Amino acid sequence: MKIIKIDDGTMEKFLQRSQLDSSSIVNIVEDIVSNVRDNGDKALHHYTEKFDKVDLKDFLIEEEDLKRSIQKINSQLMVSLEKAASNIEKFHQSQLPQEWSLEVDEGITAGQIVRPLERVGCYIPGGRAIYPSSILMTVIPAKVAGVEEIICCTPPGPDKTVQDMVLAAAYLAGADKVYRVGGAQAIAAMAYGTETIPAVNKIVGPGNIFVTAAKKMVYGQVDIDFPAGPSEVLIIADETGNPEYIALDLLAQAEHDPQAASVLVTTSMDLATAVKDQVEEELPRMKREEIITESLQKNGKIIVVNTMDDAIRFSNEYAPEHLIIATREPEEVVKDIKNVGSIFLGNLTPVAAGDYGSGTNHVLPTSFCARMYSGLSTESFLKKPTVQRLSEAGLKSLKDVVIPLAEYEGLYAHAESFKKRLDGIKK
Ligand code: HSO
Ligand code: ZN
Repeated sequence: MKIIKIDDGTMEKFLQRSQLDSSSIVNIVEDIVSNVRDNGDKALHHYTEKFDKVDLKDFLIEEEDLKRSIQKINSQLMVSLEKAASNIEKFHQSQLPQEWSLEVDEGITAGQIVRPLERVGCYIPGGRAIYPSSILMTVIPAKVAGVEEIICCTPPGPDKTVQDMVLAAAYLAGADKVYRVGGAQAIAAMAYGTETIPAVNKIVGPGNIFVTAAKKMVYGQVDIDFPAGPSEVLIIADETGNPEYIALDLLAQAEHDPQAASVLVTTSMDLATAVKDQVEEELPRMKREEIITESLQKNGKIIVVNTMDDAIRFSNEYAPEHLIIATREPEEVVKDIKNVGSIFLGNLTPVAAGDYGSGTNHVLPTSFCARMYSGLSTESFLKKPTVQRLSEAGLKSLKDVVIPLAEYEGLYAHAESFKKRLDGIKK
């Protein structure tokens, strides 16, 4: 990894990370989406044969098979899944917003109620990124929010099946149905509905560029979480940072994907050098050495800045998905953090804690998206309709607001709807 010393405040050029350019695949994805919208299951069969190379009779995984998967997986893994699920559930319960109402002015009561989306779809990638943990992270918050029907789509493997760990996680989290359909075709199916797969209100979960492009295309027909890109970590550290831990956090992020990004920003040149040495020492024994090497070459950096303020400014511009703060007083640093997906405080809190089981969600905004999005949460599956009621006093106190403004806008029936009621209460 390169050590870069920034003295003059020009951070701009170090903010970049791999951007997934979907321009070359947009036409392909458009064809898939419209074909599935127009031809339903027939198109799904066609693409499943073409891309997954399997010919399926049906897409739905029977409930019996979901149940059976629980018995088939390793018992330690089951214990781990259960503990993770319980922490995730606890955390997301606390995210449930309260309903409220207040008297805005005399006789005008207004408030907010909370209602779940009725049906949501969780996308579960296949291939290199099969993460049962992501199933817990998407299905459990929806369940906690009270979503009536939660469906999952995931590509079938070459033997037409889906891994038992995936099914067990889906069953444990409370998914209602799992379908063996992947890629852009799964997104289109959940957006428009087919003979087999019902249309949902929102699609969430990570996916490759085809899936992400399809999600962007169907946005409006359904809601989506946010466009997901390669995973990333930024670590802010001072001289109290532990180089061995930091090196492993950088390596851990890099092992996700050759496009993943691992960045350390530190005020200490000694720490920078120690982390660099440590990464180089550890790398050869890593199981995913090739992926890590490519990722670190493309998007790995160790940046040395003069002050903690510079480090914070860099982080706010970078808007990382994950931010580790390994400084003497990490809580002090948090006060100035503006753009981030999830924060990990102190030397003893690796990103892996949030990836699997501290309870926070790991479906988080990447590639600058933390400037405008939060990660997945219970609220991602809720709507907050507003409610109001006027008394006679309220009607009177609002009349000089509503009637003049409505008439100015040329909306006389609006004004009338008020006047009629005022006349009614006079009688
Ligand atoms: N770091 C990934 C999530 C994950 N890590 C799943 C391990 N498994 C994106 O936040
Ligand atoms: Zn991870």
